[in-house]
Parts: sequence; C-alpha cells; structure tokens
Amino acid sequence: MKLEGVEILHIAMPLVGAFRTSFGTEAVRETLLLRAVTDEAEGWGESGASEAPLYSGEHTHGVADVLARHLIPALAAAPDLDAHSVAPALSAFKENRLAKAALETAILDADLKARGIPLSYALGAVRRSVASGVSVGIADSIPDLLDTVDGYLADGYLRIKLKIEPGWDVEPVRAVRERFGDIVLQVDANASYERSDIDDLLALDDFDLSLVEQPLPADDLLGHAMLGRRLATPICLDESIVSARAAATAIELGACRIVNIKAGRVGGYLEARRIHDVCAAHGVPVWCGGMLETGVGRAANVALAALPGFTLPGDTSASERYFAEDITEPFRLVDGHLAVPTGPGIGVSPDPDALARFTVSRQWVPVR
Ligand code: NPQ
Ligand code: MG
Repeated sequence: MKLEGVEILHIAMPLVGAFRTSFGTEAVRETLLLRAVTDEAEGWGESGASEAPLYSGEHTHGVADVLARHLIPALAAAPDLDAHSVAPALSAFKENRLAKAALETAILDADLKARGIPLSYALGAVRRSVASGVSVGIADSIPDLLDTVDGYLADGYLRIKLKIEPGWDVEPVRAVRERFGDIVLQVDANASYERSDIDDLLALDDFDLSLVEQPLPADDLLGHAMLGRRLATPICLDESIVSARAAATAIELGACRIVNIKAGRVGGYLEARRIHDVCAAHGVPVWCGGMLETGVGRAANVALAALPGFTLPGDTSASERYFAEDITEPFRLVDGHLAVPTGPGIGVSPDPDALARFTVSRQWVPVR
C-alpha cells in the first residue's frame, strides 16, 4: 500500500451538555480527524486531543503540527506501508501518543478496508456487542446529579461512573448509592488527589464501588501501590498506563488491579491490544475508556472492547450521550450494549454533509 497523503481536519461539535471533570469543563468537542489516502483505500482516524492540554500534554494544534511536520513525512520512507509498519516508522519520535494513534488508526482503517477485514476481527474480538457504561461529569448540585444519573439508568446503561475531585466525592457517591441502590458504580478522579488526601479516598470504601480510577498523579505508581494496600476498593489506572511496559510495571508493583485502556493514550490500537494481552496474562480485568469520540473514534473503541479481556462495561456510550448529531451513523444503546461494527476497517466513514458542517479547517499533507 502506498500512502499518498493525509488530510488533517479540525472539527468542533457541540456537546449535548457541558462535561465537567477535575481538569476543566467542555461545552464543544474540538478535536482532529485524519483521512489517510492510499493507492488502495481511504482510512479514518480520530485524535483524542482537546483544544487545551488538560487531560494529557497533547492538544489539537500541537498534534496537527507534529503530524504535519514529523509523523506524516516519516511514513514517506516506508516502501510498502501497512498498519504494522506505522509504529516502527514513528518510534524515533518521543511520546506524542495521541498523534501517533490517530495516524496509525487512519492507516489501519485504510489497510483493513483494502483487505475487506473488520477491525474487530483484526484485533481478535469475540463479541458482537459490548456492554456499555456512562461517565457522568461533576454536577452543579446533588439533585442535578441524581436527575442525570436517573436518566442514564432509564436509558439502560449497565454501570455509572462518577467524576470526582477533592470536595466532590463522598457526598455525591453517597447520594447516588442511597438513591439508586444496587447499581454498578465506580468513580474517576483524573489524578486530582495527592497522597496526603488518603483519608478522603479511604472514605470511598463505604460505598461498594467497583473501582476508583486514577486517584493520584500519572507518574505516582508507588503512591497508587501504597494506597492500594489500604483501600479495599480496587484501584484502576488510566493516565498512568501509557504503554504495555507501563502496564506490566504497574501490575508487578501492585499499583492497580484493573486497567482502563484508551488507544489514544497508548499510541494506537495495536499497542492497546498488547496491553489487553499483558493484563489478560496477569488476570487483570480491562475496560475500554473514552475521550468524547465522534462516531469515527467510537467505532474503533467498540471493536477493541469486543476482545475477551474486556470483562467490565466500558465508557463506550451511545453517540447521543454526547452529540445531538454525530458525523457517522449514530451508535445506539440496545439493552445496555452497542453493536460491534461489521464492515471492513472501523466499519464507518463520516457523512460528507455532517463533516462539512462541523469542520473548522482542513490541511492536506502530501507524502512524496
Ligand atoms: C477519562 N473520559 O476516563 C476520560 C477523560 C476525558 C469519558 O470520562 C474533553 C472533555 C476531552 C473531557 C477527554 C471520560 C476529554 C474529556 C478525556 C475527558 O478520564
Ligand atoms: Mg479516566
């Protein structure tokens, strides 16, 4: 397969409601889509980046810049490009995992579309639909939070994840547990606590949570291991797990008992599958995270979540949880599950009209 060029599209999509986390509030999803054009097929990828570097150090304009100046040109040298040669061709460039993931996914989609193979099959999926949970942002008040959770339970979501931060933890968790009883409930702190906040974290043990996600900073594996010796609730890591090596280290250190896998955070779906494999070998359950993806990124996440080790419901919510209108056919929740796409590659492509309406700017990067 010969890569002819990659189009970088900046998109802005209004969210159905503002999404608040410990690191900020988003009312519009601003991110990048990539369209890889090869001599055999076109492929699509989505970067998990946001306008500001608040979840990780990457951001949309930086991702577009490193793609155009460094990553896309580095693929020109690859004589016979396929999905598996992308990461080796980019390995000299440090970090920039969201950028690498978007590019590898676009090439992977083109490669699989050319071969007529669904991404789910290429990754080793064993399910035709995936159990879905929903991530609930920090609310203005407890009554507002209870109304929001009530709506998601009525939609059929199989588990609820509450975003927490210091000052918004025990009270909202208690309120949701008391009101809704025996639901599957977990929390995500996005690294907003310090080791000295241990009493606040230990207080969460009263609520029978499935897991506490990333309480401490990404680089504090030792702190998570120390916390894990005192906390009965399993610790799940998100931001800390940037590679299969990081996963192996965290598991060996006892820093987590569960792993959240987001392909963007780890540099792509192929590395995500290796993390799945490392975790499976250690008996560590994994689940599929989310980064407010459009239908393009959501399609690939659902394929990944169909692998055998994904035994917990993911942040693989329906399109309508985030967007009134998606750029692909919307993903719909049926009995708490999303159907795994069956078409070649990621199984979807953006609708040209919808894409045109949400595109802020586009840049064609030729490869010669
Ligand atoms: C998480 N995702 O598990 C992330 C955080 C995240 C669904 O909770 C814009 C606004 C981009 C909020 C990317 C969920 C984001 C965002 C990631 C939140 O930690
Ligand atoms: Mg998280």
